[in-house]
Amino acid sequence: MKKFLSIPALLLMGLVSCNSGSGNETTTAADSTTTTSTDTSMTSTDTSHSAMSMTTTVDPLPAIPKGAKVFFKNLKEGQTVSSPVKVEMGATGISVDSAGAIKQSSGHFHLLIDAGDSTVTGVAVPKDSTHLHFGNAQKKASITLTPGKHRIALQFADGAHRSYGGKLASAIDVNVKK
Ligand SMILES: [Cu+2]
Repeated sequence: MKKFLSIPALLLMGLVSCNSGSGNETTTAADSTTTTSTDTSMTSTDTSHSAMSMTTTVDPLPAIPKGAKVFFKNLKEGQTVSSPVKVEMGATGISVDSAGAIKQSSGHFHLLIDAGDSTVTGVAVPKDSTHLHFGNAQKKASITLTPGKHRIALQFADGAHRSYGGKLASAIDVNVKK
């Protein structure tokens, strides 16, 4: 049996070598086919990636629980303060959580320093020197302000930093002593 098998096998090898020997064109064609299929697979990978990120983006902003609000616990409109200013952030009807997962009835605080009274609903709060994130569920902060009048706003946002808008924001003026 082994001998019978080995003969056709050798014949096949001979045929294969004949083919490859006679056809440079065949080899080239095979190569280009391979390249094309690689490109196709790369494209499909890219498509799945963008599909994934789209899914993440499309994840809806959680609804604001009825009656939920945020407020400055220790500061009131027009208050005179000294820098660094201690800020206590309060929330009722919604829980303060770490950034990351998007959960219902949950989010974290942001402070906007002279950067408007709120961030548009659904828009991610920018991350810069005038937009402070408290993504570790902090409820207290100490901020350094120059002397004079400043507008500070508390903005609540979901786990992906997307603003809950003006309904979960609160803004006040403070006067910082020299
Ligand atoms: Cu944030």
